[in-house]
Amino acid sequence: MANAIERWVEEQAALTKPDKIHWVQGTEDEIRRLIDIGIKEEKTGGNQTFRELNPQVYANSYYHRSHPTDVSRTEHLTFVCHPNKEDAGPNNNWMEPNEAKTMVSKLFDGCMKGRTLYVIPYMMGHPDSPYAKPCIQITDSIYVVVSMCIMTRVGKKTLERIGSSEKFVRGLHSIGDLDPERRYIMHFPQEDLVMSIGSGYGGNALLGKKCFSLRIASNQGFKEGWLAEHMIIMGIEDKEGRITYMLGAFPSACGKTNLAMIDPVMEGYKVTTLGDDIAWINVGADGRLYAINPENGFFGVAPGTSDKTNYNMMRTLRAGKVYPTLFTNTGLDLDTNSPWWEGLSKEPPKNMLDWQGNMYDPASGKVAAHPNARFTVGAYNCPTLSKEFDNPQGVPISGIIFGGRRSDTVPLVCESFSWEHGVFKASSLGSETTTAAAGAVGVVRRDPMAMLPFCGYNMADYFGHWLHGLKLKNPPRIFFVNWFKKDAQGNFAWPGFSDNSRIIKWMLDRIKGSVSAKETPVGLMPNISDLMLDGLDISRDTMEKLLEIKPEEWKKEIAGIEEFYGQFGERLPKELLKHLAELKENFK
Ligand code: OXD
Ligand code: MN
Repeated sequence: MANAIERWVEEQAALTKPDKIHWVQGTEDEIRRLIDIGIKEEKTGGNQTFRELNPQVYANSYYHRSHPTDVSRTEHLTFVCHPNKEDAGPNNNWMEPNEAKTMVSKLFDGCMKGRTLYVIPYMMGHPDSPYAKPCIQITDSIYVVVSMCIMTRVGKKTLERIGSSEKFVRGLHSIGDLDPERRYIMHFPQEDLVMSIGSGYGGNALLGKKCFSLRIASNQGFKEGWLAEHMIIMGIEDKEGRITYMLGAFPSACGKTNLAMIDPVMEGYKVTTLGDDIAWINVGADGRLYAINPENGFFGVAPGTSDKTNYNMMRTLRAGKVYPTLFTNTGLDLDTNSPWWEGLSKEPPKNMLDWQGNMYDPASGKVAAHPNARFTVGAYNCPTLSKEFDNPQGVPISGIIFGGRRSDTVPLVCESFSWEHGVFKASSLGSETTTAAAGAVGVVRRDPMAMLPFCGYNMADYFGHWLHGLKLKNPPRIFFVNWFKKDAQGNFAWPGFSDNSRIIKWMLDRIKGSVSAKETPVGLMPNISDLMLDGLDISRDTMEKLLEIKPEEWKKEIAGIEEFYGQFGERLPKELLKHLAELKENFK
């Protein structure tokens, strides 16, 4: 008698009609064989799925180019299919589940003819963690299989953990014909099921990532009393050797990966990395929050990454020790057979293919790497990886940082008055859009907790869950940052990158209770004299501007929040309206 996994795989095979079925083990040998298949696999336009890169420059690394229409998450084609539209909320595209399934099943019908169906058993979270979840993904893309082997814990432990149970998250994926008209990323939270067709891009196709670890998992957390968040996890060790763990939520392409691996400018301080994108957060027996990173690798934006901006990530990318490293949609330097992207070095290589495989002409004014070009690399390659990375219980959290990309209005740093006030501020966060998702770039959109594209249920209920759903006795402090404020000339006023550690230092001092803060209409803010600015060439005037609160900007901000909140009607928790009214009052 077949078990639930076998039965589900058989059903999907009957639908998709592959030539072959391959059960993935996730061993080094197998990954090597899959890469070899990918090297031989011809794609349209004469590309290979993988091209081996120069091991002298990047060890154990492969180049991949995706279809030019398939380079980012497609939020307008992503649906969360609860039986009731209201449960999906205004923050999600919705379709009635049966209708959605019928519609995509037609696209899946026979889509793997002539291809191999890969079954990937994987864990999100360390297999020994009580918070980890077993999952099965089906795909017909070797790029996806290899990426999943890097990003998640693939292998037989998952099959053992599922055993004869029916309880596992199911993900059916096919690249289909890559036609954007036939591209859908469908979530069925009631069944812990994702069906994704027509895209091979990370956030659409590696179903363990955004689809499961955020959209499906946030919904599970809502029902079970925990949180699945778009957050980094890091430990900050001070001079005395004490480690403080913090979470950081930022919208896509706002420097999360850089922050997770930051090299502090303060003597004697060290940052250790636990995660750069997703945190699953549970309440421990002591009433504190504990976080694990469900992933096992980093899928980061390449452009802008360099020895200067993120030396630790560059070391991670060159390590090639554990699992292969993939570079997708970067330029390709033909002389050195290595990837190149804007920001990696000042001068572009002379003899280079751009991300679409054409000879790159610097005079064209075009970029060589797609702005959302990515690397996929195993976490164990990271020199700053925390020794607690595999701790099944996770790490205790003392502070949460929320950020966004704002040219104005939002100050460099601010602390909330309380947990509830912090939830209010996080629920009304705005950020300028980036290239991580298809659509206009640079427009301010409300992105609560940096979760707008990832919350698998009605965000009004999500806010309520943050306020009342956790049995928190000992909440962490909540901070807000904006590294992206611009000066009158339109340049970033704050140097960013490793200098952001100066602001983290202030947070640590607040957590320890060693500095006071000023009360302002928007929260608690630092006295400039309490910030560690030694060695930084920044004027007092610039610092004041970075911390300035302009009433006319905030009045606009309040109007934006009111409009955003308006969509949620009666479902919005009253506490948030109370805080909004107070904020308004503060600016009268
Ligand atoms: C990501 C994203 O890929 O947020 O992490 O888009
Ligand atoms: Mn992300």
